[in-house]
Amino acid sequence: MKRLCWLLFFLAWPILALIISALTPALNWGFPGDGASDSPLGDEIDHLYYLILVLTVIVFIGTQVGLIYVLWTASGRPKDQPVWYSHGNHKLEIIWTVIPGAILLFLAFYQMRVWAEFRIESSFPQQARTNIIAEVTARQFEWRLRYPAPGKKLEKHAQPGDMYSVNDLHVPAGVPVTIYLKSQDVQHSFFLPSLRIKQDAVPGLSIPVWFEAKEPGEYPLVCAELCGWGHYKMGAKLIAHPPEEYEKYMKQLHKDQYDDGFSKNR
Ligand SMILES: [Cu+2]
Repeated sequence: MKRLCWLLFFLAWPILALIISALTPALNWGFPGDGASDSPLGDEIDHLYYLILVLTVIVFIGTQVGLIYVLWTASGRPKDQPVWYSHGNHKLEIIWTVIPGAILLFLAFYQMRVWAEFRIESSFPQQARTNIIAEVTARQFEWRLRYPAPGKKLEKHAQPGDMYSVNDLHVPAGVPVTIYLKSQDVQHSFFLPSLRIKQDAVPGLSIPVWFEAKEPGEYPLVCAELCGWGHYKMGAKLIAHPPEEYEKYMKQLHKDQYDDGFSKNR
């Protein structure tokens, strides 16, 4: 009876973990929104996440079953017999080193393409590399945006005709775009949860970040690095427009900023 109680005690935790995992989608504890990502790169990142999740669940169940088997058989040994000591098993140790090693190597190579596409500028999609739409400067406690004048390219340094805005980042939907991310003071993190994009803004660096919003809409843009007392204020929006509306918005912004000699949106 005592043995059964302990068995149930040890079994309860992995079973509870599996029940919670199974309930996760229903309780909406998974990815934001309906669980699907809003960007093509996000889909690939989700695929990697779920692949790793499946592998870890298999390993988790395997190790728990092994643990329970050992506990059950060892606790059932007659008490009047001499204790038996194990000095390890070479064959088993090789097996349980080689298999996880092989899995880790597989994951390391398998994710390389997505990692490169996400982080390494020369591996960005061609369209993203030419579509540099804004410079985003994080500062305590807002996102400062600099867009090039309509029809112009974004230059490294501010140009006459550049347009300025705060917090809400406007982009065309359905097209890969790149922003240059900077920080004016401390470290911040540019986070688009529903697009699965996250990049630290590091003082002194100008970091290219590309993404593509699949559909027009508004997506949360938040700072994911505790950057001071007003960190919470850095909740903004990524506004993805249909391409023609995006052009219209940019023209309007230019008109607002320059036609009457001063910037209303600055
Ligand atoms: Cu911040």
